[in-house]
Amino acid sequence: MVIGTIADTLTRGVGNVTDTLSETFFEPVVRIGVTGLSRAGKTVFITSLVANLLDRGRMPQLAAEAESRILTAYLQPQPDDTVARFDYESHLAALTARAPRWPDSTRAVSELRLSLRVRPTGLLAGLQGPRTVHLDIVDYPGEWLLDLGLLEQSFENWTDATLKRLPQRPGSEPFLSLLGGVDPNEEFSEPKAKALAETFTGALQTAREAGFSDCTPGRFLLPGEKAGSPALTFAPMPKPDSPARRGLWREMERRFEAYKSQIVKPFFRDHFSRIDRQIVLVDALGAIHAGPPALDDLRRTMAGILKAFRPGSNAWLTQLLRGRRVEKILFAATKADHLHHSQHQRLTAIMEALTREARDRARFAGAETSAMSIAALRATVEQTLPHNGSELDCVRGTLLNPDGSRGRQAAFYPGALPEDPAHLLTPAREGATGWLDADYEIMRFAPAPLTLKPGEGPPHIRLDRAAQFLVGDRL
Ligand SMILES: Nc1nc2c(ncn2[C@@H]2O[C@H](COP(=O)(O)OP(=O)(O)O)[C@@H](O)[C@H]2O)c(=O)[nH]1
Ligand SMILES: [Mg+2]
Repeated sequence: MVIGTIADTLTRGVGNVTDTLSETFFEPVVRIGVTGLSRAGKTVFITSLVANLLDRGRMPQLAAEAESRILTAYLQPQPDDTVARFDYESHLAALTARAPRWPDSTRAVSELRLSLRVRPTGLLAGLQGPRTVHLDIVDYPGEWLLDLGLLEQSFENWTDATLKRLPQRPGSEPFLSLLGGVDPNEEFSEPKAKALAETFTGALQTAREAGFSDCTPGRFLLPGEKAGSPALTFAPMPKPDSPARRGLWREMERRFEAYKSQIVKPFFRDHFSRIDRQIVLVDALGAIHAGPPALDDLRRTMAGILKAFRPGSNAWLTQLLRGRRVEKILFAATKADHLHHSQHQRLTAIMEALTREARDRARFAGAETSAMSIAALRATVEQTLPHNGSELDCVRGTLLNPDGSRGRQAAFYPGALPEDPAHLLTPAREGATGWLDADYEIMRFAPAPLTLKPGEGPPHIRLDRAAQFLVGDRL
């Protein structure tokens, strides 16, 4: 047993050395984290990014491409044996089918390696031949990132904060009434714990569907392979005066601690700690559509996310990272193809304001951050229509029916975003329940059928700028 451990550690040590050597001296690896809450657009983003890096006809804003320095790009077996490979081929097949459809949603971490042969720039160009840069793209749920905040909380604190938040959100009633009828000191029983955990999860799910962002613990919404395990079967519960030894509360507290040490910490140790560059995808239009409470929740959530990237924000994480840190973070508002381009600047301004607030709240000083509006896969075309004697800048596309089938073609006007982001953010912060002088709508469009010319990836909006920000300096 002991011998096995030693041998195991040794081989891993040697493996690491060779890794580091080849990475530093020969073939640099840039690990790009792609995160965002579920349905923010991670899968579509990675699929389209990879397709557009393989066929770069639509990537003029990627400097290395504009300078014709990218010689080839190819997919490689991804280097982490224990992480699922991002299923690029299936996702691309869905998006480029004759009747295209959005890819299935993913529920855990996955990864893929794209390698680029690049000619160096400037002085080195004459001295060095082309070199290979590996981009390891890691897809992970933003929900899991928010769990970092749990590490600093005791079960008591967490219960207090959660029980304060729940009544202000839809869907909490079944859980709260079940909890109300429970004696925290009654003898622990699994069915009771399960019923509490299930109704609590239901509350989180309803809140998420209503547009709320911070629905921690993250694994309750996206359990991955750990569904049903004790560490995922607990719920907030007020502490009794003297907790009984075999009582329900005691076991709930123990499970909360197990969640932190067995679920949250391994994610940060195995995945998060190795990321160099990060993109956080945000469905800002979705939150605006859901109303002021959802937008304010998004603002707080972004601060929570940024906290994970702030050196020193959490003692355990600081020790784990040992000075390593993410160098760049891009906050991207996704699905910008729902807006006519005349409104993109306004969406970006909202994203910038959210990022700035998040930075201030997280007292952030670390990575370089930026905000952008993008569409990983453009599903619409622009159209200007006469309306009440003037003109309305719309987008046109194929609507998606609730059952997932393709509906009719329609022109769509989502509402006018304000020029000044404060016109949305301030009422949201002040607790407004609805938007005063505007109505924001959102539609689901089906992906448009594509006819790609050789060398062209799928159509997008500013995917090349996003790539330039994330890795341009390393190519
Ligand atoms: N119009 C449009 N819709 C998008 C785009 N990206 C994502 N979506 C929509 O958002 C949904 C969720 O995207 P997905 O990538 O699966 O999100 P994930 O859960 O973060 O991986 C998709 O099914 C699409 O309906 C985009 O660029 N344009
Ligand atoms: Mg996904």
